[in-house]
Amino acid sequence: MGSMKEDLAWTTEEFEAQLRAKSSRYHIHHSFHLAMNSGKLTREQVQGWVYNRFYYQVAIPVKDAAILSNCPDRDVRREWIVRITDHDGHQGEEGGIEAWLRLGEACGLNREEITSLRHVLPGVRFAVDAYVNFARTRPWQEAVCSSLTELFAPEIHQKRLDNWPQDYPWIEPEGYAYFRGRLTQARRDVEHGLRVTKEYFNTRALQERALQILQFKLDVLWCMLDAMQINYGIGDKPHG
Ligand code: AHQ
Repeated sequence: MGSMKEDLAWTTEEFEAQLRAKSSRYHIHHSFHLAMNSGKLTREQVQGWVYNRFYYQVAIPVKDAAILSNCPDRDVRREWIVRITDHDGHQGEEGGIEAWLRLGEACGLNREEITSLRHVLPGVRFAVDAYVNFARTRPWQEAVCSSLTELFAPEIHQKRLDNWPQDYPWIEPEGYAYFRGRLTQARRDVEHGLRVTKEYFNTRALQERALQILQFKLDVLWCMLDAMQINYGIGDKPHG
């Protein structure tokens, strides 16, 4: 029996292509998002989405702080830390969490109702908590890799900016600031995330592990929308 030939590592170009091929599993293809981006959601369904996604938004800086706490590399931390202030804000810049609350107000929601988290569905809570716990307990490079769903994020933010104004005219346009901000932030995040991922996942076995990690995070996002669709439905309830 010859020794098991370890598969050769993919080139970095092939590895990146394999990561990007996961776009087919991105939650932009989930039936709830398909309905959202074709104007089919009712006001209550959009509001339910805003309520529940707030739990994801406030988890992001906690997740990124977990990565920093596990990362001994000063240069990586210097770059990664911007993700926390992107959401928490800093002097003179309110940040993404505040922008999400403005989105909520633009959708006719009350800030305290959103921040109370009382509308967060079990499936959303468990999926988000799984993501934060992953970042707390896995090697920091694995948590970096899991953020690469943002390879596909600019498109989904752009779709909202393109479609919502005419699909959901009842939403005040000031609410769209969050999506606009992510167009640049997601692209900058991904550039860093890809650099770390290509350097660390450098054998075929590790590269396959990276794909598994990305699938885990794709499942986190997918599961959140499953819970929302089950609870809020899609479109007007069939009459009668
Ligand atoms: O608004 C989003 C955001 O700030 C982040 C951070 C990043 C991460 O660290 O995992 N992922 C992410 C995402 C945001 N918005 C989602 C959306 O559909 O609006 C997409 C999501 C992602 O692609 O991971």
